[in-house]
Amino acid sequence: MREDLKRIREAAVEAMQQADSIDSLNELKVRFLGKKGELTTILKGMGALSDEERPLMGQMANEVRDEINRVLDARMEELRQAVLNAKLASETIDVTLPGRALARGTKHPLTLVIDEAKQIFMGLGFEVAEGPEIESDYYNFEALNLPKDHPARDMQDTFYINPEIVLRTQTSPVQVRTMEKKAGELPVKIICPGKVYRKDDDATHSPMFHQIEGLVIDEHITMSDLKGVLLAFTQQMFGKDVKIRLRPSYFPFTEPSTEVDISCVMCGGTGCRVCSNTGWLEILGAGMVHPNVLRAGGYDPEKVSGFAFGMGVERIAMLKYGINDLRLMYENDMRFLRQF
Ligand code: 2NM
Repeated sequence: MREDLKRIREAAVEAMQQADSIDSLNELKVRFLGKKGELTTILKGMGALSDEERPLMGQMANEVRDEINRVLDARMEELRQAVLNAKLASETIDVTLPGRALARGTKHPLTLVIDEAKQIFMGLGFEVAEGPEIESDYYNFEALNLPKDHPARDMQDTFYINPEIVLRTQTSPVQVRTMEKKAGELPVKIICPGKVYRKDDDATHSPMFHQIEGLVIDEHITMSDLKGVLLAFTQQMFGKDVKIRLRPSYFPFTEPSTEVDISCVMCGGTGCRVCSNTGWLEILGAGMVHPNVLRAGGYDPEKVSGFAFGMGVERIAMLKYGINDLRLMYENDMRFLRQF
């Protein structure tokens, strides 16, 4: 039995020192110290020993068990360290490696047109004004000379939040707000770019689109000021040879009102599919600000006058970049966006 204990101890120590993984070490622990292990088997046989031998063997068995545990713990710690070191080595990060360069994106054609329009109008002395997309009935309609029973309100297919609050159908409410803020100060020279909303949704109409409206108020402002500003704008936006043409029109917020055409940017005015062989493209609405609108903004129509205009950014972008389908603007297809 003494020989058995000695053999177990030597075999256990030898095997544990050879063990090369935590799993195999755990298996050895079961094999030597477990319930059905070799040491336990020996201890179970101690009942057969004499009264003198039994305590001696018991003490020796305890010493062997302690020895095995000591070696086991030491080897376990060695293996844990080895596992940790291997993990650290494999997960080393070279912090000096350069980062991966992000591909530079491109600006959306609508953003390009808005940016360019801002630059052009700032060059003409305009300021850029912004305001809320959720508007009161007052700023969106009433102040723009569209009283509640006005037939022109039917022209606007409006998204109502409630009977008093709408998604703005044009950016002119910003101009009324700006007039109020300026409190009679002159001149007013602003453009208002931004999103507008109308209940329209087909191949050529989006329920959300972009507008740039402009407003100039001062003493002695006339229709020729309007014409000069819009000619300067269209020639910078589309090319110095572009001509403009004004046709009579109607808007509730201007009187007189006009549609502004530019000579066709595709054919130069000789006639093509884009201009339906007319040589002209309609790109703007404009007019002299209605006295009621000036009054709503806090200006006296007896003392000052003004002109205003509005254009759809999508249409400008389509003409400028030769885009033939409005819906491309909203699909975020990289093959489309990358071209700008
Ligand atoms: C247009 C056409 C004509 C316009 C009017 C005003 C305001 F606020 F001054 F009354 N802002 N924009 C206007 C005039 C807009 O869009 C086709």
